Amino acid sequence: MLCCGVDRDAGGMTSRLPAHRPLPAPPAAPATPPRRRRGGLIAVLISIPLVVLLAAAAGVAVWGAAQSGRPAPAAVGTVAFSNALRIPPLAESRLDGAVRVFDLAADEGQTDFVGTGPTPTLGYDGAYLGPTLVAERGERVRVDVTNGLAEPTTVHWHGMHLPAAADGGPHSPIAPGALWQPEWTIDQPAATLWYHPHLHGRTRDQVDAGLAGMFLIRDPEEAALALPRDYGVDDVPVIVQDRSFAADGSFESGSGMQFDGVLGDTILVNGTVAPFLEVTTEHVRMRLLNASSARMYDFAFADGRSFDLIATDGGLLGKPIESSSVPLSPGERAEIIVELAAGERVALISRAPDPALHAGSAAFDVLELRAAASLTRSTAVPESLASFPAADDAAAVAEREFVLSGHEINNRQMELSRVDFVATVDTSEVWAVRNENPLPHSFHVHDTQFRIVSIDGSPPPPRLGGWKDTIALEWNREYRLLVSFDDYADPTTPYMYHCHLLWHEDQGMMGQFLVVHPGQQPALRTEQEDDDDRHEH
Ligand SMILES: [Cu+2]
Repeated sequence: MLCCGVDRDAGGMTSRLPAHRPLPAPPAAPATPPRRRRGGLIAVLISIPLVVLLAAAAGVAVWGAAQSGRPAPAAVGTVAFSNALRIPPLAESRLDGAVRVFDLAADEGQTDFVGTGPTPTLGYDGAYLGPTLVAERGERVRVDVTNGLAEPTTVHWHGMHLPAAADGGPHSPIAPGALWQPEWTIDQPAATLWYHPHLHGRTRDQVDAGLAGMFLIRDPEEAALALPRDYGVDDVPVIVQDRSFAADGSFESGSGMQFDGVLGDTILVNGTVAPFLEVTTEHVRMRLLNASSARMYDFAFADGRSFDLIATDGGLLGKPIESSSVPLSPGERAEIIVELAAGERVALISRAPDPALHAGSAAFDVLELRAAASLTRSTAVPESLASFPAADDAAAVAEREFVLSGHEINNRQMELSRVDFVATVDTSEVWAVRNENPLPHSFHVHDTQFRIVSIDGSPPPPRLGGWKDTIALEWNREYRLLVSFDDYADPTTPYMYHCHLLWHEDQGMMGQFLVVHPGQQPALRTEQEDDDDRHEH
């Protein structure tokens, strides 16, 4: 129960304040929090070492010293956006018979983020982050993953419906120098998915070092809609991460450890510090991905303008939702369409997260959009997007309860050799999920896109009404999820469910389940058994 002795302000951070930005306020105190945690729920900005002065100008936000309870001020547009937003390249692919094959190599590299010297980083096919993979629904795909790291890794396809053996969870380690070739058929709606390591106990370190990328799925339903889809032009990946830099340019990975993990003081978008995007069209579709290990965001625009939320984790919503902000916890995605006027500049910011998430109160700038003097006309956002069934739990064959507390789920920590439960293929279940801590947690399920049936007995807000694979959990609310296990049975390899705050996941806030045919006996294979098999052969 490591959580319970660790306050948010226990990280030993300094608390010098930048002159250019007012202090954010802490979240409102919960009505009846456990006393041991009350003092830890605090928030602050700190100033930045000289070596990252540029980043300081770019709007930084960090939790640190205690503050009194005041409403959080709006973010202010003081960022010196000075670097063109990097756009991850589209991954090349080739056809091997009817199979579309991508090559992906995890490797070590160096990246100069802030102009002060190289940062040792990890990346796929490059020094930091990875290329954007694109595949069509119905396609058979294979990814030839090579591990060029000095340690094992895995590659998990976050949000993908696929066989457990291809899922890239902790049971599929790739040894240094080894090749892993997961293959599956894309069979889910158009969506913004992503990929990242999932090696048990090492996920946070490897993701933070730079191992992450987007995986876009296209389908005919989405293709038939008049939506922006010119990659990097009016359809833009926005991979948001927070990092801190040490004096020598390296990432800080240990200092500032709090209950959540480490919160960085510098925002990177697609690996770019203080980024701006030159916009040439009236509408921009932004594929927002919170690829941070612990930080929760509430994305909005500095001038408060509204935008259309068109998709969540697993694909398009039924219709656009006019919104002024969209909150994303680690791992969540949202697609938005924002309209710009010729010549204007507006910043994407993060407002203070909903106090109910207990995720701090920092507000800061993220990415500036700079519209050209004349813009290409965009067609109106379609009034209707995708169709999908109502979240009807009448056919669910089982109900399970998941209580998140400390670094445990249902009072247990992850055991690679323990199956927490077994589900049956071609069935759906209701999962009742509750966060017992007035502290940030989330819930992510592999293999499947779920639907939220209710939150504390009420229908979810429209923005949570579509396909989801990750949700932020407000304290002490019951989220009833409709989870379906279509297509893939495997009695030997499990899928994971876990908190997606990566340090919590690494600490064991995770469980695993098998999906089997009716009557099939579970036969979990562990790495040790796999090793024994290899020795026999
Ligand atoms: Cu958590």
